[in-house]
Amino acid sequence: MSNHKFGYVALVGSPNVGKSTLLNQLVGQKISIISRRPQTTRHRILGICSQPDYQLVFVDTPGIHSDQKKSLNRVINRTAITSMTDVDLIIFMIDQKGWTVEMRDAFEKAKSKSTPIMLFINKIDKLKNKAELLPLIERSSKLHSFVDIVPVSALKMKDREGLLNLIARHLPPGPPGFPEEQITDRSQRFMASEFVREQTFLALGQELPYSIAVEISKFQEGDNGVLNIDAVIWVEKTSQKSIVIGREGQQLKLLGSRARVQMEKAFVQKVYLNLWVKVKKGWGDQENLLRSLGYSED
Ligand SMILES: Nc1nc2c(ncn2[C@@H]2O[C@H](COP(=O)(O)OP(=O)(O)OP(=O)(O)O)[C@@H](O)[C@H]2O)c(=O)[nH]1
Ligand SMILES: [Mg+2]
Repeated sequence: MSNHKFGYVALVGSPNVGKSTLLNQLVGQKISIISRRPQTTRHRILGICSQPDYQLVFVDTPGIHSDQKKSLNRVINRTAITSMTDVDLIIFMIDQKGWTVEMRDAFEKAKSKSTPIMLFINKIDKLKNKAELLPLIERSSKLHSFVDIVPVSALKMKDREGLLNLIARHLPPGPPGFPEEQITDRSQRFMASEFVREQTFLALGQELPYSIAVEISKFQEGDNGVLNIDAVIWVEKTSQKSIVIGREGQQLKLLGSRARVQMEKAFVQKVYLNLWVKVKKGWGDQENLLRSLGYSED
């Protein structure tokens, strides 16, 4: 046990660069939801990876963004920034397009923590010519003395083991902090609400997913071993409610059956899912409503 390593590793960066995709790949299970749109992750989520020689606790964080107009956005940014406190290592992630102004802003926040930082350049599968990476690596190395600069493809990961070993090298010795079989700190109830929210991202048009929150109103195992889950999808306007429900309820039905499949896979259990759509005006801009829907800073 004496060579065993243990530590917290925060995954930080701008929205949509692939932080949650990396977390799921490294842990080997879907813990954090993913979508094509920015600002998918809204909470701090732990993903735990246990190997004989180390236990790595990855902290997925919401993408740090510059638009702070809405309370929800400010709460999300605060979550990302406080999640970097008390970690042993920060993985700062950019994508193959390189440093945008927004990424630089996010990086300033990561740098201010004076924690060692590894830079991950993600989505390299999108580069036709890998030589394009060289100038980006060079530019990046002038920006900060990163402990490592690592080009990766979180989506098409080639050497998961190698990557985990590389990360573990930067962590302090210590015994595991969690039971070996534990993969997250989040409850099934939380994950159920996230799986519903993920489907709203996948199914709905441009702006709408940002106006949506999901609340689980019932989470109960029946005598037959089936999980009965009731979820309320909160929207901000009546017009949004009809979009979510769709013609003759088709949209909601599809969304529900996809979310249920995700839950059954994650919980290894049969699930009955009931969905409701309700209007709560302006929930994304009222701090007390945000708190009642589970948006706090941890
Ligand atoms: N081609 C390619 N796409 C990727 C890769 N990693 C992630 N993506 C895609 O990028 C999009 C965003 O991925 P997420 O993992 O949700 O990104 P995120 O950084 O967690 O985003 P936020 O939670 O919004 O901050 C999704 O469509 C992913 O499939 C990659 O290595 N290659
Ligand atoms: Mg994410």
